[in-house]
Amino acid sequence: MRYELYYWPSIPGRGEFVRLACEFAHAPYADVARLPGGMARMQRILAERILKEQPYAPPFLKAGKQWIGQTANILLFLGERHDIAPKSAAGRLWTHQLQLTIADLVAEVHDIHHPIASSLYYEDQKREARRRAPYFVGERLPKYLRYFEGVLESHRSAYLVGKRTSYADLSMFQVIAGLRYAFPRAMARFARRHPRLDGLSERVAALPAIADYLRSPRRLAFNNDGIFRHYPELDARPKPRA
Ligand SMILES: N[C@@H](CCC(=O)N[C@@H](CS)C(=O)NCC(=O)O)C(=O)O
Repeated sequence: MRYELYYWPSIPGRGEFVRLACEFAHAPYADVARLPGGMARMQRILAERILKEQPYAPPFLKAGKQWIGQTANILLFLGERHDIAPKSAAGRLWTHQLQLTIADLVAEVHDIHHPIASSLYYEDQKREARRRAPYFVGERLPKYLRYFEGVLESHRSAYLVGKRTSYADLSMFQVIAGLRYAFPRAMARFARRHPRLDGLSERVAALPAIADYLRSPRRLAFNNDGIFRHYPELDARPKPRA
């Protein structure tokens, strides 16, 4: 079966977590909005609410007759179908929990450059973004990274889940790449401080299916329309604690 992925065509964004899972699993998929007429098709689905299980926002996936929305939910589905998550219920929940925590982090990254409203341009909320960024860089980012490094440490494993690659590892790789793009200054000492996460990221990048994908035109580069954006003024010094 060939999946249909619906996501904005010019940014990696949240769609990339789904792309990475499909690529790793060798699951055929069409990146619909990047095909001729595909963007109009996606927008029509969103605007006209023609589906019974209507997704709220991209990404969403069509699998046969089934439509699935929410990134973590799509990955839960793909994980089970393509053996990129454990088979046990407990293992699947744990993988899903990690993915939801990644989703929280991704939402916070987005809200740095859009602290007031997604509908406003960055330039219209730059002052608030500059105020918010040092708290993210100084407080939230280290807390998330320490958390994920701690997961690897306490599991005594190179993988977030069990002893082999799951979609959580693929997503973690993408988050680390995005953070490095957006916050090169804040991430400068990342590898030294988080050797296990750094190792995970290198290992995922070297997986043959992922390495092939990263070299292919299917892989979209990070850019300042996406979630991970590089604004030097937001790659700020952490706010000194009072
Ligand atoms: N929780 C959802 C968030 C989906 C989401 O925010 N999608 C963005 C693009 S990355 C969007 O198109 N949002 C439009 C909107 O929220 O109105 C997920 O993880 O899939």
